[in-house]
Amino acid sequence: MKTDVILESLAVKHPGETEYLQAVKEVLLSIEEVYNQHPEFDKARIIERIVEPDRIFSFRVTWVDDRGDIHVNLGYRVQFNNAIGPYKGGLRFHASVNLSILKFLGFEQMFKNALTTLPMGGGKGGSDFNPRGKSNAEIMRFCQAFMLELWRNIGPDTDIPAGDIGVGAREIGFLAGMYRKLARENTGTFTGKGLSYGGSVLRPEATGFGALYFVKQMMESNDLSMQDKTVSVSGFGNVAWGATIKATEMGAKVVTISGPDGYIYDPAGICGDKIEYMLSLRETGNDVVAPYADEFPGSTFFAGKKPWEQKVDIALPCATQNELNESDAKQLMANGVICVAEVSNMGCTAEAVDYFVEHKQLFAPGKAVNAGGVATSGLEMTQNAMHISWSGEEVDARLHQIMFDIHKQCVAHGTANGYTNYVKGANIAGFMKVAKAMMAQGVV
Ligand code: 2IT
Repeated sequence: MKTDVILESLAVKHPGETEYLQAVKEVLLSIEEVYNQHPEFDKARIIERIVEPDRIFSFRVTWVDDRGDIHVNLGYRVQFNNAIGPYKGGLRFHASVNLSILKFLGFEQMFKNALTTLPMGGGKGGSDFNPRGKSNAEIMRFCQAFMLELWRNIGPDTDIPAGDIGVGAREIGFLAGMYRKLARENTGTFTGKGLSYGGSVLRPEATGFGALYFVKQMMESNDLSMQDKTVSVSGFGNVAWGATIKATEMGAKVVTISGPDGYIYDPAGICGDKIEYMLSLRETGNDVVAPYADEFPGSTFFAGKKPWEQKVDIALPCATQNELNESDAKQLMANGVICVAEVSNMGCTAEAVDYFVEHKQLFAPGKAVNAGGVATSGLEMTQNAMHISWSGEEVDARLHQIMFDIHKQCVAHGTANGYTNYVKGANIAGFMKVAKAMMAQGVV
């Protein structure tokens, strides 16, 4: 594979798409060696085909706020690759959303979904709509306007969106409701739905729970347990809470959470009532973490800082891409961190990942660690297709097995000289599945 040539040509074709180019580079460097052992891949131009999305929908979303003012946002759906199953992936509503971010997320999603062992292709979408400070009615009108454009391009066997940053159960409800109205069908076209209309138990917690099942495997593979380990978590959304609750259940102690305003350090552990308090604040529209420190004595708020400066055993970025950089990586390792696992998508910068891997740090990438979220979406699709619903025990058991299998695949493909490079393992395992499916289906 002429990795440099491919990367250079992509940079020329897609100038300024830094996140997308970062995600592609990481995968290409990981799979280079294996790819070169398969000349049939190169002959079929698998790499050139896999790095470009199948198609991108891009549209204007016009909506009216509560004062009657009109707003224009951009909406997108990137259908990346459906070789192993229908396009599947979340929608992100955040002011930072652009095509580079959605293409990186769709590209990652394709390999992540392959790792889950379920038949799902990769896709991603969203809007630069900023949900901060919007009323319920404004959110609904935006979701309806978004769906008015997108509905013809999705469907239960075509493309199944779900949540991501800024899109939770409420937004999925509004999107699915409008889809049902326009398509005149009630099918499993979305996941992350409410329980009363086809949602799966455990979907909201699944990303965080699955991540901790994965982290436990990482620890146990090194004869380490979760008991009494200190954990730093960033973010304070669904994913962060799922990770916090499961880490606590496993006997560890979560000592940080973070928001756009800074982070909280609570040496007594963030659990139980403290989580309830933050969730109830969220209901009232609060989207910062500072109030935690006023409510719970013994905790400290650090304005404008990131939690990676605290000494912990396990660090879990759970907020957004590139939230942990090389100097954070150095600080964590200098403080003796045992395990770092990305729960957010591409939570670490390329330099941070290189630093961890070069220094043989126990580290795993988002596409493996956070795959429990989309895996449980896959289980929601199965339940919808079968017109049944499974119990929490059933879903949890399946999630557990899937995370165990993903860990096994990473170890099988990423281990050399006693060190498991989970980045390499996850990329090779995910890539091989998609590449084989493409080879089998001809040039399309
Ligand atoms: O990044 C992700 O895997 C998600 N936002 C979840 C996607 C899904 O389809 O459940």
